[in-house]
Amino acid sequence: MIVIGELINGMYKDVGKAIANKESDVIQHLAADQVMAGASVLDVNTGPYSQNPKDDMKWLIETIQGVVQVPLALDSTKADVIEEGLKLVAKRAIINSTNADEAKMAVIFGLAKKYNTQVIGLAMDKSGVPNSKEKRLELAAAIVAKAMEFGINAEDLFLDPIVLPLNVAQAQGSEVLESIREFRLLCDPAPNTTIGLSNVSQGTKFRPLVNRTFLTMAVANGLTSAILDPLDKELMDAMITAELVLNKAIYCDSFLEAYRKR
Ligand code: THG
Repeated sequence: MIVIGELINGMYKDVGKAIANKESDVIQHLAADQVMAGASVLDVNTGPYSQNPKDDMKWLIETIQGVVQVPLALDSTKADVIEEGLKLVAKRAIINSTNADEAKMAVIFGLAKKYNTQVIGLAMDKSGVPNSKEKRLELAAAIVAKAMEFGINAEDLFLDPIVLPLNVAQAQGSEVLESIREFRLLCDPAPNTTIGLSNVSQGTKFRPLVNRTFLTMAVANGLTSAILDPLDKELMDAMITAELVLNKAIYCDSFLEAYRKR
C-alpha cells in the first residue's frame, strides 16, 4: 500500500493556525512523524481558510522539504496553486486532483506532463459526487481515457471513488468498496486506486474503529493507496495485517516489526 499521510491539511484547526502564523516547527514535526510512522507520500493542503493559498503552498513545501525527502501530493482544487507547488518539489509529485470534467482534465493532465507527475482522478464532475457505482465507473473510465490521450501511464494514475461520511451517506459505503474493485479492471496494467479514508468517519462517534474497518474492507477490494492518518497505530497495524492476509507479504511472527523496518 502507498500510504499518503493526511495530517498537513489546514482543515485541522492546529495546522490551519500553524499555516497562518508560519509556525514551521509544527509542520516539520508532522512531516517527520508521519514518515517515521510509515507514510511514503505526504498530502499538502493549505485548507479552506488560507488567505493566500499560493504562498501558503510554497511555504509548506519548503518547510516540509527541510526535514523529509518523500514525494508530496499537492492537494488543491486550484490549478495555479498546484503549479506554484510543482515548481518547488524535490521529488516526483502527485497532483491531488483532477475530476472527470473535460476542461479540468485538460489543465491537470497538461500540468502532469509538463512537470512529470502522477495524478489522482476523482470520480466526480460538475454535478458533484455520484451516488451509484455505475456513475462512478463511467466517470473513472472518462479519466482513464483522457489520461491515455495525454500519454500518462496507468500506474501513474490514482482513481478515487470518493468516500463520504457513513453517518450521512450510509448507502455509499458499499458503492465505494465495489468501485475500488471495478476501477482496477478499467485498463491493463491496472490503475492505482486511492481514498480519503478519514472522510468515512467524519461526524461519527467511533472514528478510529470506522476508519480501521473501512480500510480493511477496501484493502480486500484491491485498494493500492490511501490518504490516512499514519499516526493511528492500530489503523496502520490493521492495514499491514490485511495485506498479509491477502498474501502480499510473507508471514512471520514479527511481521509488524518487519513492515516498519522496511
Ligand atoms: N480524496 C482525495 N484527497 C482528499 C480527500 C479525498 N484530501 C482531503 C481529504 N479527502 C483527506 N484528508 C482528510 C484530512 C482530515 C480529515 C478528513 C480527511 C478530518 N479532519 C478533522 C474533521 O474534519 O473532523 C479535522 C478536525 C480538527 O480540527 O482536528 O476528518 O477524499 N483525493
